[in-house]
Amino acid sequence: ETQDDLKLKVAQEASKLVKDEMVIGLGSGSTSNMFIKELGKRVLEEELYIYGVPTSFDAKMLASQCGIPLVSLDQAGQIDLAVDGADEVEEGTLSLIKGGGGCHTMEKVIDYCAKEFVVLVDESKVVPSLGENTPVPLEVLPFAYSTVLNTLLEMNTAPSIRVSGGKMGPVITDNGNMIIDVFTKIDEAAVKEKELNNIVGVVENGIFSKCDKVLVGNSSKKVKVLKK
Ligand code: DER
Repeated sequence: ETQDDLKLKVAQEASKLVKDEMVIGLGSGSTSNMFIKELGKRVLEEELYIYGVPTSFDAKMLASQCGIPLVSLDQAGQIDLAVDGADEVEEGTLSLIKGGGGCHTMEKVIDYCAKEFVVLVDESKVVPSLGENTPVPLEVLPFAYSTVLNTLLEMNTAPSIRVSGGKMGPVITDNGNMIIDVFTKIDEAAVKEKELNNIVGVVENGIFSKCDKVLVGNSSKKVKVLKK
């Protein structure tokens, strides 16, 4: 099976968690996009009665194309279930690195305020310890990027400004900010998450130290469920 087959498996499994009247946080990334498409099919075929709160412009565009009614976070009130992807999941602690798609700031707001936050990954994302091979993205205020860069250099985190593939210059996020990727040792995810957000000029980082459940797509028939 390809990696996409495994992603589709968990996306289909996650769509079964959605019930009528729920408000759903719609994550960003290729796996979340498969989930959004599955949900769109259920809205169309079963007239599932839900509202979606998108975590990025990309998720918003896809969800509206799929016919999922959308609301803003302040209209939504309580989010019943947030479904999102991840770049890495640490075995045991279920701490995450997210932000490979540059959307971690709005994702974290929605994922963290949801009653339940479920993460969808294929088995290649599950690692024994977080951050060994995957950088942590930091969303940074553009006017502060030089001072943040200096701080990160002093911290020996090998910082690099994320450049766009589609235009000259840095990636600019849905919130109008820049992204600097860093490598850093993560002993305690919750501690490192706070430390990185304490750097003046950093808006949000891609360490997510809390999620409720992880659905892991693997080559066996059943989707593996990881819980703390
Ligand atoms: O950018 C993000 O946080 C995405 O959720 C990312 O972590 C997972 O994207 P993928 O499903 O395309 O691997």
